Amino acid sequence: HQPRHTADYDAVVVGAGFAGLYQLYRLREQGLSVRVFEAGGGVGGTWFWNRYPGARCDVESVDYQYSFSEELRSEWRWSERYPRQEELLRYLDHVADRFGLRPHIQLGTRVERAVFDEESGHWTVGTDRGDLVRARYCVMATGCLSVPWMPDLPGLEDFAGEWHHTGAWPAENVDFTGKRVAVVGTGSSGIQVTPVVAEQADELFVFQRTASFSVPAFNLPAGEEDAAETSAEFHRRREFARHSVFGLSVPVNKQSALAVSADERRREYEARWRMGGLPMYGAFADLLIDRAANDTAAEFLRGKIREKVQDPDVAERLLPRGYPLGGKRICVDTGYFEAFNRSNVHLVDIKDTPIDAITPRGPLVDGVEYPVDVIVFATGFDAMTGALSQIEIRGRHGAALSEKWAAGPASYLGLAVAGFPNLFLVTGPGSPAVFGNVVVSIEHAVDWISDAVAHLRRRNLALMEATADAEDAWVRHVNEVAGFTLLGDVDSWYTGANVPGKPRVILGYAGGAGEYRRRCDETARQGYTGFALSPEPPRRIP
Ligand code: NA7
Repeated sequence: HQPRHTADYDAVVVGAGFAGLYQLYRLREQGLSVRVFEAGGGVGGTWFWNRYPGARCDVESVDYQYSFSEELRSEWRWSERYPRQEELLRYLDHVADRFGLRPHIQLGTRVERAVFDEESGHWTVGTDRGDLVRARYCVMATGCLSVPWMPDLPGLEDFAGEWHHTGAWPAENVDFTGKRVAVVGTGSSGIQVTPVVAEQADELFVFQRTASFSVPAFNLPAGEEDAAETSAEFHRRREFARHSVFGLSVPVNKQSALAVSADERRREYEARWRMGGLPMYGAFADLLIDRAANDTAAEFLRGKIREKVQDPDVAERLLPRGYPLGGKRICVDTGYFEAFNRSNVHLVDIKDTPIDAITPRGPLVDGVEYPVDVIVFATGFDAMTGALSQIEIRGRHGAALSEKWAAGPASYLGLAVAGFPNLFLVTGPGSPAVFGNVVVSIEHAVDWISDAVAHLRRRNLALMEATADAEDAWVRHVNEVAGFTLLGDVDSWYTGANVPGKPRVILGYAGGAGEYRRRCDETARQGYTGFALSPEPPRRIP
């Protein structure tokens, strides 16, 4: 590719999902020239690509929206308690129009490299469309769950039917009517797609390696009278989430699960169950810290599966075991376990006997072939670092981020990386975004980055760079905190264990959303401690 043109901007933002759109808005507000590059054919990021049947957010719509504009909030009406993918995408499209963001966004363009030029102090960003642009600031709003992970299955290329990954679902409708279908993977995506496909398909085979903990959503149409729709209630919930442990708007019980009687425990779990979804995390204070406490909640949820699934053998196989509740993000389902009561739905255990290959007819497991017309891979994502590792990012002395991160990602506060001045990560590894409501984390990160940029400009500072010491200390702290929880040891995308060869380290900050916010804001208040701010202006762009 010959570069198509060269242009200069104050900032380049990579990605136009929840994070990129808001980052663009905040930088434009400061009067900066900004170019956003987005690989998708539309804005929306995760909510653009995950358009599989049944795709829905596991956080309630009232909480899963921006808070920066009261007008936006009051104009927009959510139709359901838990928003569907289509509705979230409509919302983000509306945001792009409402705030005049589109002229600054170049769609269908994948950033391939971002290189820091030490002479001029600028980033040079190159795309697969031949763009080559320079900018003072480069913000990676590339998403935590944006790179689908596909297992390497021999024979897939010769499969005669069609196959799709939930995280890169085609725009056109996939019709399952009258078909034999395989779903591979039983995390959040597999659990959402299964009941929908079950209703359409002739036969559905669900290939399960690890059974999941799931709490029903109890989804409902949003009522006009919803208290959560009022401004005061919305802000109360948001403020609570910002400073809470889980980053969610639900109250957390301060008691230990082991400090109360079995009856009281059961009452609390029942109450949480009836709230639906993620509030289960807050049933007791020590669920993610103490395995014995965790076991009580895990057993409660296993009991619910036994109640729901009619065939005791199938129920037994659907019981999550061998890892703590919350070690993988709790799933929020609508009729997942009930789907196994249908005569056309079959559970295929692949824990001890993995899928050996895909024959032209379908998955082959332990010598048995499962002929199908469609395979749905709900096999997850190369989370947190996947999107960054697909871009050639070079900082000082031409050093590559991928090399620096070969043994696991290192960042300061999940926002910046030593050796990569003026590069900012929105909810990067080392931030707590993935443990709660990512929108709340995104707003915080974008506000923090935007304030940092404003600080630099006000003081005529050229560069901002995390110091190696601050970064080391943060990485140590992230690991130390994970060590106090049950999250660090589980095979999941939280630890990179779902992608073979990926370094196994905790990718998120488990110290709590509120504590994280306090630390970030304290850093900023003290003039950006842990960052080197360099005053000498770099040579002007010629
Ligand atoms: P997840 O939660 O990573 O789930 C992926 C599922 O796919 C999980 O059940 C995996 O089993 C399974 N998987 C992965 N590779 C294979 C192979 N090779 N064979 C069989 N099964 C496999 O991804 P989701 O998309 O469901 O959800 C991601 C997040 O999005 C979720 O946490 C919410 O925050 C929203 P495993 O558990 O690894 O044994």
